[in-house]
Amino acid sequence: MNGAECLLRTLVSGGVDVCFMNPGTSEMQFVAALDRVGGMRPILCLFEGVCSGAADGYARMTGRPAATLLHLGPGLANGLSNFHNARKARSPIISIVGEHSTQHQSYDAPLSADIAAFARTVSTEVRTVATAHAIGADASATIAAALQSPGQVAMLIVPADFSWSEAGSPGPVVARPAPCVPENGRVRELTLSLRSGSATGLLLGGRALSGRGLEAAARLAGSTGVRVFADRNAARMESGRGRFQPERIGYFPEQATAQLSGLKDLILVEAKAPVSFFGYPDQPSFLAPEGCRIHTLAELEEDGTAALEALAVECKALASPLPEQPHDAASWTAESALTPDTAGSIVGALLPEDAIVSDELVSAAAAVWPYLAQAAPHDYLPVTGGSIGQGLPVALGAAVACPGRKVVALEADGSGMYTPQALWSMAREDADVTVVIFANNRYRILDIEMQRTGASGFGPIAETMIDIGQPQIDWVKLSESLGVQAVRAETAGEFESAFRSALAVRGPRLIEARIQD
Ligand SMILES: Cc1ncc(C[n+]2csc(CCOP(=O)(O)OP(=O)(O)O)c2C)c(N)n1
Repeated sequence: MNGAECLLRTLVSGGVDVCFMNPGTSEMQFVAALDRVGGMRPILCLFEGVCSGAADGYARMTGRPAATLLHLGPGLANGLSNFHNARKARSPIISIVGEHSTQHQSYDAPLSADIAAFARTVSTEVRTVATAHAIGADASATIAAALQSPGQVAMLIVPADFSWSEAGSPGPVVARPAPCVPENGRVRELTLSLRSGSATGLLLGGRALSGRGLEAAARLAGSTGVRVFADRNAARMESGRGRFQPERIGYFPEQATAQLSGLKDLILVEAKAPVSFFGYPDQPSFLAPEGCRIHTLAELEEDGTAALEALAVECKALASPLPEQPHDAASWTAESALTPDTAGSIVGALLPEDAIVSDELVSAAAAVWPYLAQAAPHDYLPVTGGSIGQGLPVALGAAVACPGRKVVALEADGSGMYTPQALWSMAREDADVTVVIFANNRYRILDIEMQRTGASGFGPIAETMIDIGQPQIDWVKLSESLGVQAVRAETAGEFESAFRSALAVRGPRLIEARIQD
């Protein structure tokens, strides 16, 4: 058995059976082994940022790692941006990167690069195979590293000669360690704090935003008055009507500090203490009020859901009614202009039950979010690391992970242009994704950010850095050229009917929603 086959057999027997890949010469042995080994679903992506983002979406929905297979340093470098987002999502991923054969490495050939240096920017688990016989054990160790709670991108660098040499047996199957449950002492201490009547907040992140975690948090809110917040950049959150809706901490520091003001205690559950996305003149980066005591109920790697349930038991927090969260729907007629508000209202009204929403709406997100909160119950996959270009790949990965569920990708046009190649893979895989491009022809968020950083506004040259409408991107042609049927919607009525039709069929569809904002 050669090294590539041994690697593949170790992955498949370890439960890693999907690989988002873009191979080259040094990975040809791995590609050849796909037919001999079986059990691995290889998915070709035409840009490595699609591979890494899709593996992130897959992990967020299954909790299991997919593999990525990338070509040498440059291939990995192309994938880094979405590995960065995956790292922030704490997604388990097995990233396999081909390297030149060992005898070739000293010559600084054209594709030579410091792969480990690239890898270390997104992963503390970087392993380079040292002999062909080590490949099985190294693959198992990489799986074990990815699965370590809370999940991480684990890198395996494989020199080409170890792929073609005799390698021995596949590595052992590794068991997934269960996340630790926080000790009772911590739960009891925080029970006392909650009972003391001090103004307290609970900040949920990670897996604590699952249905069970939210349910326990709702009971705590109902019986102790604790205010519950959600990390806005957590990997996944169960959302929609009938579910408890924590307050998402605002994007801008003044919104966030207003939300958190008055808190005397803040309890973290699989979350870090909140900080703002950017630093601004005269605005705090650290968002909790001065003097607010920060406690940890569950560390990032611990089981926050079990901890919340234990806290609810200790606080005798029994079932509590879900608070009503009315949001007035936008009123629109068929001829109304499409705005973030009208589009959001239509998406919220038509979203099918159990859908998965990948949200990379950037400036429109705040207008759309209240409609999603009232939509049919769904899983919500937000931006995690702020590196744009994640929305379409994450939607692809989520669709591969959950073939029976409709995925809706809500995508800003500027961000969508970072990884449009995801559409091609959606077409090839017949991924059940409805993509809605919010086409405002502008980097709109930068208008807002420009005002905030204290810069003196746009002159005509600066304006050309924000306007992406010249030339105008034709998303319908772009999408169809990549194999995904598409339509354009200019009014609310056109959008409603296009969205309804896209949802009614299985398979990928794209709507270019011409947004006026
Ligand atoms: C990799 C990366 N490059 C650049 C940026 C900076 N950036 C943030 S938002 C944005 C443009 C957003 O435009 P669009 O996606 O169309 O959303 P809109 O603001 O119009 O809602 C840019 C360039 C980033 N966050 N990540």
